[in-house]
Amino acid sequence: MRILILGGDGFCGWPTALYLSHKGHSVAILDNLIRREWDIELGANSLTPIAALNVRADAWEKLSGRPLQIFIGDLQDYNFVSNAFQDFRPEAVVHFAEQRSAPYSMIDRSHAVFTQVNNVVGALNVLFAMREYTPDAHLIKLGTMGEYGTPNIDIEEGYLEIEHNGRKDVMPYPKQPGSFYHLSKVHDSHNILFACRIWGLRATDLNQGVVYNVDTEETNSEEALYNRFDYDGVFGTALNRFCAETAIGYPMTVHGVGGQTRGFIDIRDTVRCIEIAAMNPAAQGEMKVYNQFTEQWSVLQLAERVQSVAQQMGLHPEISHVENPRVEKEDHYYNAKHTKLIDLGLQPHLLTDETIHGLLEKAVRYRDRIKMDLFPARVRWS
Ligand code: NAD
Ligand code: USQ
Repeated sequence: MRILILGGDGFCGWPTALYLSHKGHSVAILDNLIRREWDIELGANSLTPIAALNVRADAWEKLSGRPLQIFIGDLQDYNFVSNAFQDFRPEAVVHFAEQRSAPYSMIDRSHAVFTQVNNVVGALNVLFAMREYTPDAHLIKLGTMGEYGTPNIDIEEGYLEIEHNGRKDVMPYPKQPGSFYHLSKVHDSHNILFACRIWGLRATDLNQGVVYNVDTEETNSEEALYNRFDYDGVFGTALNRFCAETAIGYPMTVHGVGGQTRGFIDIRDTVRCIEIAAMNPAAQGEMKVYNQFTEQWSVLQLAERVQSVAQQMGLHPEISHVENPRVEKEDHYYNAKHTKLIDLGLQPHLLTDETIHGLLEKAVRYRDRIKMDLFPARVRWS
C-alpha cells in the first residue's frame, strides 16, 4: 500500500514508518519538524541521540534498500497539504502529527490555543484533502484513551448503546478529557465522524493509551535510526520517565498517591496496531474506533515494577510522592474495553521485567545526556 505517515519524525511516527516500510509498503513521511523546536523552547532533549530526519531516512534506505519519500511542511498550510496528497496519492493516511503533550497545552493561554488550532485545523485540512484528492483512502487517526477521562462506569470502544425514555440508540461514548490537549482529540473525533457521515470518507480513530518503551527491531538496528526517548516533565510519560529518573538515582516522581490508572501499550504494539488498522479499512462513511492499549496499570504500580527490576540490577531506586501538578482523580474506578485489535490479530507485548531492564539499560548508557532539572513536572493545571 501507499501509506502517508503524518508526524513521521515523531516518537510513534518514526518507528511506524520503518516498520511499514520493512513490511514492503511504499511509505512517505510528512512532518514540519516542530517537535524538535519544542525541545529547544523547553531546553529539553531526547535521552537517546536522534539523527536529523534526512540523515535517519538516508540511513534507513542504505540499510533496507527502501526509500522514504519526505514532505517537510505544516498541516495547517492547506496548499502544502494539497500538494503532498496530489503528489503521493496515499491509499492510507496515518495521522500522528499533533501537539501531544497535556502539560504543554496547560502552560498558558497561548499554548492552549496553539495546541487546539494546530491539532484541529491540521486534522480538518487532512479531511478536506482526502475528500478532494483521495476519497477512497483510509484515514487512521491517533486519538487517545484520555478522551474518555475516568468515568465511574466501564469504558467501551468508541460507542455506547443508550436506552432513554424507552428508546435505544448507539452513540459516541461520553467524553470527559483532562487537558486542553486531550480536548483537542475529542474535537478531532467529532470532525472525523461528521466528515465520514457527510462525505462518505473512511476512518479509524485509535484511542491509544500511554506508550512506553522506545525502540522497535527496525529503529534499534543502528544508532542513526534510534527513536526519541522523552524524559522531561512536559513530554516525558510515566514509565519511561521512571526509568530515566532511576538511571541517575533521582527518586521516581509519582504524582500524589499514584492510584491514577491508565491504559498502557508497548511501542512495538503501536506499530503493529497501525498495520492491523491499515489492513482492515473502514467502509465508506464509517468511523471505526479501537481502544489501543494492552494493559491497565496505576502509576504507583509502574514505579514499583521499575523499583523491583532496578534493585536486581544493583541500582538504588527510590519512589517519591510529589505534589500532583494536575487536577485529576488519584483513586478511581477504571475498566476500559480493548478487545477489537486483539480480535484482529494483535499479540501484545505485555510489560515484562526484560522490557523494563532494557529501558533502564538504555537510560544508564546515555545517563550523561540527562538534565536533572527537567525531571520535576512544573506545569500546574489550576
Ligand atoms: P511526537 O510529538 O513525538 O510526534 C508528533 C510529530 O508530529 C512530530 O514529529 C511533530 O513535528 C509533528 N507535527 C506536529 N504538528 C504538526 C503540524 N502541524 N504539521 C506537521 N507536523 C506536525 O508525538 P508522538 O508521541 O509520536 O504521538 C503521535 C500521536 O499519537 C499524537 O497524535 C498523540 O496524540 C498520539 N498518542 C501518543 C501517545 C504517547 O504516549 N506518545 C499516546 C496516545 C496517543
Ligand atoms: N504521572 C506521574 N508521574 C510522572 C508522569 C506522569 O505520576 O512523572 C501520572 C500523571 O499525573 C497521569 C499519568 O501518570 O496521571 C499519565 O501521565 P503521562 O504524562 O504519562 O501521560 P499523559 O499526560 O496522559 O499523556 C500521554 C501522551 C499523550 C497521550 C496519553 C494517552 O503524552 O499524547 O494522549 O498519554 S492517555 O493517557 O491514555 O490519554
